[in-house]
Amino acid sequence: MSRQGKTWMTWSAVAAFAVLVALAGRCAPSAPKAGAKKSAAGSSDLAVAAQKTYIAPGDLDEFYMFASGGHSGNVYVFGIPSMRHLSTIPVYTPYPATGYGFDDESKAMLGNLTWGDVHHPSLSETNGDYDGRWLFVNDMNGRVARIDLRDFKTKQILGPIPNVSGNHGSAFVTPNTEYSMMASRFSIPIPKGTVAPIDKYATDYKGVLVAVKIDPKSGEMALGWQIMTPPFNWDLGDAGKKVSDGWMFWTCYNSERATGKLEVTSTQRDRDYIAAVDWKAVEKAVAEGKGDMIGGVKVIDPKKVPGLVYLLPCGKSPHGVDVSPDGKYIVGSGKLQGVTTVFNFEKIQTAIRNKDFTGDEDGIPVLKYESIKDAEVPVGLGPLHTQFGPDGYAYTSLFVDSAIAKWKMGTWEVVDKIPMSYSIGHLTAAEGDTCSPKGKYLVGLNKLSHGRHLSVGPSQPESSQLVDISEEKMKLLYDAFTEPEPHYAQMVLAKTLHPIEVYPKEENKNPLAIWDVKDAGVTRKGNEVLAKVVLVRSTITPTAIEVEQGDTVKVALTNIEQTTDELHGFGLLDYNINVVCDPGETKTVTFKADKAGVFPYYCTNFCSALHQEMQGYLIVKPRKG
Ligand code: K7E
Ligand code: CUA
Repeated sequence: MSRQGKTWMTWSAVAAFAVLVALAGRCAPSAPKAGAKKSAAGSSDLAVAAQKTYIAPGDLDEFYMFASGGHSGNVYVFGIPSMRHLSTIPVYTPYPATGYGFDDESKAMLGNLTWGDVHHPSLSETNGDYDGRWLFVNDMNGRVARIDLRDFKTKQILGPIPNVSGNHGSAFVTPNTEYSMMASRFSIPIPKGTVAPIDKYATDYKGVLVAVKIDPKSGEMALGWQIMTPPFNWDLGDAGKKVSDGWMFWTCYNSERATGKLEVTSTQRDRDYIAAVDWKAVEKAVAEGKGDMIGGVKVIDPKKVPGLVYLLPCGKSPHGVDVSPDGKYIVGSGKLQGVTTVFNFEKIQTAIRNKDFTGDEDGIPVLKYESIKDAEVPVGLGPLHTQFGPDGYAYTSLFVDSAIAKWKMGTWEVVDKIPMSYSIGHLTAAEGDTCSPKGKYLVGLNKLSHGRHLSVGPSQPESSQLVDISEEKMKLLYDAFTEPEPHYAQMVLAKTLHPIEVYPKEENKNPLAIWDVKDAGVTRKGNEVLAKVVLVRSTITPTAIEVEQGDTVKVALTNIEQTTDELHGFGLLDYNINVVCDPGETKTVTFKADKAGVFPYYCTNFCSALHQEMQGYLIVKPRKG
């Protein structure tokens, strides 16, 4: 090696060292290198961690974790503690693997939108605890969806809901799943379609806080009511529970009502707000006929109907708001400060009774900060979200510090911190947002991974980390890849859920379902063709479907299997058709046979030794003349 080469090596080593030092200073431990087995923890710690996360072949995990997929529009299901990705539930986005978004039923649910931005899964609750029935998830595009946990499928998408623009503060359910709550992040003139110049933002643009009604038996969602607010940017929410049941809390940023470069203009004030909404009182007011119809939904203006909404000052640009398991404390995390603020629900009630206000915002009273605050907990820089354990401890994610702080409710003492790799956003502890947290595990959902996984190019894998919270000191157990884009997740005891494995034949009420190959065949009414098709190992019956060019063809597919895991697909290449039927399921797909020719269809799910033989032909005869 030449002298010059040596000098270059030295300088590059120095530079690399400097980068490492900088990284370690910001967010230890430093990222491992490819091929190297390196960890900050000692080898005995590693052995313990390995044992705690190891699920032996054939064994099952203790918890499910439902993680938002951000703008993938999906929900991802994990097993905890193994961190195995078990399933993808498509919600707002077509998903060819399960045929979602291709058959008539799911296509109708998606409407014309082929993406959504999921941030906050919300498991249904009874008495403030997960009941394992449904999972609600928001979409930034003003929608909320219900996934049935009996079959892990999306059953309903409601919206876009009138007046809402940027549905971020959603889909938080109330303790008995009376409502899924939402809030608009981007204020606009309402109803939608109205135009006002941007310099009228402070007066003519409006935010809305929204309640979506949920049927307690079926889970069916319907429009509820809304509350009109000043043009704050509503961010996150949580429902009161136990003593605070009947109240809902939402944070906002931009109480400055600023426009333009918000990173400057909306961060002027020391405090923004948490809205506290007495939703049981709103329900009553609406039942008494109060409010106005705007955009097709009942909207309450707090100026006209006082006593329903109050503002709690919270520093500074708060992000998460989280209610403690006993419902007594409301924790608001100001992302631009080094403390998280704890409000006392009882003090809030007293302040409301005593009209202990410092002013108002468009008729909404602002409570006096000093009268309602219990503590400013010095958790560290950039607090975002808080979860709870069963033992009176709280866990707050720190984006700027890239760490989790553990602190004690009541004494407000920070007792432990653990670094996260890197820049943690949400975190989820086992049932950590319910009335009965389970402890044991916590997952940090990190925004950046900086080489925590083998490199796959510039779009780096997302990194989530499993943390043991069963002892005094938090311990890092495991790093796992999560599909982009992680926001909130919820972790529920696996035994709370009771998924089915086949759709029982007697439950299939689809009028086009058939259960015998002798009922399969093609019928015609004018130029509308109906093909009833049976899928069962290892034939698609009929094996040929003959239509004429220009026909509208509806194919109704029934998988008549009642055997676990025997799925069959229907792939039709040139027509972009891809349907998958689970055992006992019927789906339809309708298309115009506009191309003449012979087009094979085949089963897409490997189902038997004769799976390859499971095929047929669509014959489209050219139009005469
Ligand atoms: Cu990613 Cu809840 Cu949308 Cu916080 S949000 S990090
Ligand atoms: Cu049915 Cu492959």
